[in-house]
Amino acid sequence: MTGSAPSFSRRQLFTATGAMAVGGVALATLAGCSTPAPAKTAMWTPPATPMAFPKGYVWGAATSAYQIEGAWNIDGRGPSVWDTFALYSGKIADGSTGEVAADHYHRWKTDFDLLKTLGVGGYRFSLAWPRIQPTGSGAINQKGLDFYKQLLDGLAERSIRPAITLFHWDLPQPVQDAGGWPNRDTANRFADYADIVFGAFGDVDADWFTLNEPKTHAFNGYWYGNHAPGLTDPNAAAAAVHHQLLAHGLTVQAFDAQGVKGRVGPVLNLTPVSASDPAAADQTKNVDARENRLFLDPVLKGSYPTDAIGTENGQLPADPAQFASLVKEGDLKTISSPIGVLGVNYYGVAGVDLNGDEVQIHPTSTAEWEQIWAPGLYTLLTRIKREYKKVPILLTENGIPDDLLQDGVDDPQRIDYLRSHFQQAARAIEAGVPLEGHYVWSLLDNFEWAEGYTQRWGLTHVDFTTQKRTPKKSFHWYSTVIAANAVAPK
Ligand code: IFM
Repeated sequence: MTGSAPSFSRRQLFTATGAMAVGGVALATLAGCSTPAPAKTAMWTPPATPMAFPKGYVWGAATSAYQIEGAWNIDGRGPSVWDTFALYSGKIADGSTGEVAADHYHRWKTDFDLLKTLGVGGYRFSLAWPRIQPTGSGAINQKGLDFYKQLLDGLAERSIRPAITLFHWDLPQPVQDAGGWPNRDTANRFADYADIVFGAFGDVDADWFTLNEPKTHAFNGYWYGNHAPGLTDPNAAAAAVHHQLLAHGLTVQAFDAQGVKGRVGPVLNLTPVSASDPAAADQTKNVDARENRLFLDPVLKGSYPTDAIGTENGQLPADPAQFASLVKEGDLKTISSPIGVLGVNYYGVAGVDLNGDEVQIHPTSTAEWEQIWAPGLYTLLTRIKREYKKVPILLTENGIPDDLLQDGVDDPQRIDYLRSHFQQAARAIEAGVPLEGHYVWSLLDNFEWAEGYTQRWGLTHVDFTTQKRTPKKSFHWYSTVIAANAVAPK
């Protein structure tokens, strides 16, 4: 993708003509690493014996509110941008919405029993802002808080540690009507909402996550237009990046001020990028800035990388006056408020060609943006260790959708995917990465955003007509990994 053409999204990966299909070995350089990545990364083979994880390693499963809860207008919940987008945009593959989704609002007990059967120590889920504060400011909806209190009690009864995401893309529609994330005030609205949540649940010992994947929400939602709220304005997307990061920082400060139990941090989706042509090093660096350092640097270093500032789409404004009106004095100090945990969502890698376009260099899952490359997980984690200050890391998402031809519960691809990624995680721990847990995306088949119900990412099959849950083979396989606290070779 050239920076100026909003032709690419993680849902619409372009396979450039002539892009190198490299069945195995990492290409040229690792994008944007100030130190070149070890050339032998791709040569590692897993040991013939099981790889054990440290005692206390958190095995988990993840979900998000809009994707599973349903009950979109029940018990006082207000509308979110996703309710509006799904109903009116015509951009959901199967014309569906999250109105019912997996009906988790009514079936959470069944789902929590599944978690118990699976044997996880952690469950990552998100709170729906419009359920707690229906218009995104002002009045609190007690029934919304009550619902989440039930969930927290239900997890405690089952001895499962909560990992709570405050925002997973379901912005209250009135906040969007007031400008959404491109509007600076949204960061303050968000911090107020976070304050409400911390006031209600601050005594719960949890891993708290401020925002999920600010990159995808900003770029897909405000630039590519294939996610809610469906805008196609790259400048708005750049502002949405900054204001989400500001909201993150303000929320970390609110967390500390309220003395909330547990630890707090962001969830960033990060993507190692490699040049598909040895001459594409500069292009690769630019893409790396947009994919990774635009988020890691402000949070962990208190600065924006200079190559994330410029005149291309997806960059922060180069014009000093425009930059100063977006990134105000003190913002970066706020954004870099010390965090206790870094959530990393890892799905795969990207290639970059001479034009600076993102191209396919590894096979994809049925989600075409997802280029599967397990060693990239090791590359990414060791890079974070090498280039940033030490912070405990949780892999907060990792997974694939079922193969297209598959129906039901036989999902060998998911088992292979998870095995190879668990092995790379174990390898990273051996290399000294402070990785403390791994949450599989997802516990349940769910509403996969613009793909509706056409992609099934769950360890558990959901029949969306009857709402019957059936654990897939990967569910049973994963439970043996959890029980052993070790991943065995194939
Ligand atoms: O379903 C999404 C999730 O909401 C955010 N991370 C990626 C997943 C798969 O696309």
